[in-house]
Amino acid sequence: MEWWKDAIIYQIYPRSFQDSNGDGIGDIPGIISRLDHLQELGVGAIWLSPVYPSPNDDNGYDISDYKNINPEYGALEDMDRLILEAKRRGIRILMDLVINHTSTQHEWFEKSRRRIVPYTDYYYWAPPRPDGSLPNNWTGFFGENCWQWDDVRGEYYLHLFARTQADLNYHCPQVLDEVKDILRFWLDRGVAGFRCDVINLLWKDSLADGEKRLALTGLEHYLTLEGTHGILRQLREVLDGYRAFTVGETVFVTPDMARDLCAPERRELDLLFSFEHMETDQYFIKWLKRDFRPKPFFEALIKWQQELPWNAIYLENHDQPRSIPRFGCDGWWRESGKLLATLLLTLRGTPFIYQGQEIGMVDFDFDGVDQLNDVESRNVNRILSAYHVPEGLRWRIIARTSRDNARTPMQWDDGPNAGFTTADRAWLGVNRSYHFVNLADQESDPDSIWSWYKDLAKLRREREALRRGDFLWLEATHRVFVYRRRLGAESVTVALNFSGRPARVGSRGTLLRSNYRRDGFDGRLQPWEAVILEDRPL
Ligand code: ISL
Ligand code: CA
Repeated sequence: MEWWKDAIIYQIYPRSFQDSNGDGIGDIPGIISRLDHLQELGVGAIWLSPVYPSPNDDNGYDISDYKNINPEYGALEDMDRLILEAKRRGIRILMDLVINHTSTQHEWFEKSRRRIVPYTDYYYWAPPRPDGSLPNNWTGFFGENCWQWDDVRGEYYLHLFARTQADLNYHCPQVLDEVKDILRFWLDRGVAGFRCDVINLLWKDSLADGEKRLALTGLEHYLTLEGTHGILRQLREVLDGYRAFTVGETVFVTPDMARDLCAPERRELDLLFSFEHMETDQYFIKWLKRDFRPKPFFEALIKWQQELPWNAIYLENHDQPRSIPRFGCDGWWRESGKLLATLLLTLRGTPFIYQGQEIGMVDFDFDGVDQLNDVESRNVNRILSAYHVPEGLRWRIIARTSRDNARTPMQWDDGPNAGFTTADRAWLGVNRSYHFVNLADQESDPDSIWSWYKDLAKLRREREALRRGDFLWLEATHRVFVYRRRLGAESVTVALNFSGRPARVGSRGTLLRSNYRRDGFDGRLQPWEAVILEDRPL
């Protein structure tokens, strides 16, 4: 039985979850002290964003040692204790596996740049072209070009992400052996599996020029290639020995690619994150946002519900702005927060809740670029400045897309720094909204977003149709989304009004839940109302 098909998974961004020692930085003992919160929510597993030693240029996604814990977060013993304490509460731990690149401070890189055997080819090194230009025309994910000169080696190295994240070269067989070793190291300590960072980019077929594109020129040389499938199957051999679970972060993935990556008989990934529904509010690239329109969003969700037997369902993570201001409405904060929770917990698939989502945390309230930490936002700011984009406009673009929006500290209570830290200042600005958006207040309020999440998690446990049932869409208009989940004789309909005006839907049934106080359901939805109905037998 696949436990992950019945579980809710909760993502922790360790730096911002809970500080235990007053240095303003979240840490593992802090996480342990909050496990009861997660148990109460009913989560079956935690995806822990990276906790390995790292210079933190990309907050842990630039790893300098795969087999240790960043001293800011604790030590290996703390990790062991976390695994144990979580297990006691029926919660599994998933580590973040970042193997497309390492930090340039990793020992492998230090040795590779000095051409020390066997590390010489652990990375993609290349000389300039005869005319002195960069090795190829590829462009990177964070808005920079993706080659960096290294004086020690006397060559360029490839980095699809930040300059300090050098891409590993899987044409060098030792690299995969190292990764297998890393898997065993953590699986032996008791982790249940991995969330695999940008896992469909591992294999680069050549370093030839790419077709010119608006963003990510070169993509066709590394997006979900056969080499990557091969790597995944090799890793699976190790994982199988532990019955471990993997969810891949797979950028620009299409349903066809997704089926190849996840088909059980191919023994690659168990599950993956697709991006289409998260891209319906952007033009071409993620930094050009347009207003959210529900219909394309519903259509993307429906498409993936139909195309794949099982999806990872998510509306937030550490790379995305918060969901209420994005897909819901600040003015209907409570209602739309509950509506989005309903969507998340009733689609077919494994739901992922990102820390703070369960209390309706909103985007940061920073005033300007100097408050930002995110390497991507800082790059975008630099590039826009170089093009003389005025500061006001620059800030508008960045504020709407910055990954820091979701990275501000967790708002536990209305004490100083929202109960996140006893330090004067947290590592990243605490959102002033904590005075009215915090867990402590919501715990004592049966009508809160937190109570709604708990209640829906319980409903999911009780109704197998909500977990394993098939998905059938009934209505998807410019503001209303209605779908049915059915398993045998059990049938449940969900109706969601994504607007601040009343709406009508065709479905009727026995009311199971509404985010409004009401007795029955006659097809009329209030603004941002979400209802769950038990379908009456014909
Ligand atoms: O940020 C993004 C979408 O908003 C993507 O471009 C993101 O960079 C991509 O999804 C890859 O993300 C993952 O790898 C990055 C890291 O910075 C992200 O935090 C991580 O989730 C490089 O390791
Ligand atoms: Ca700390």
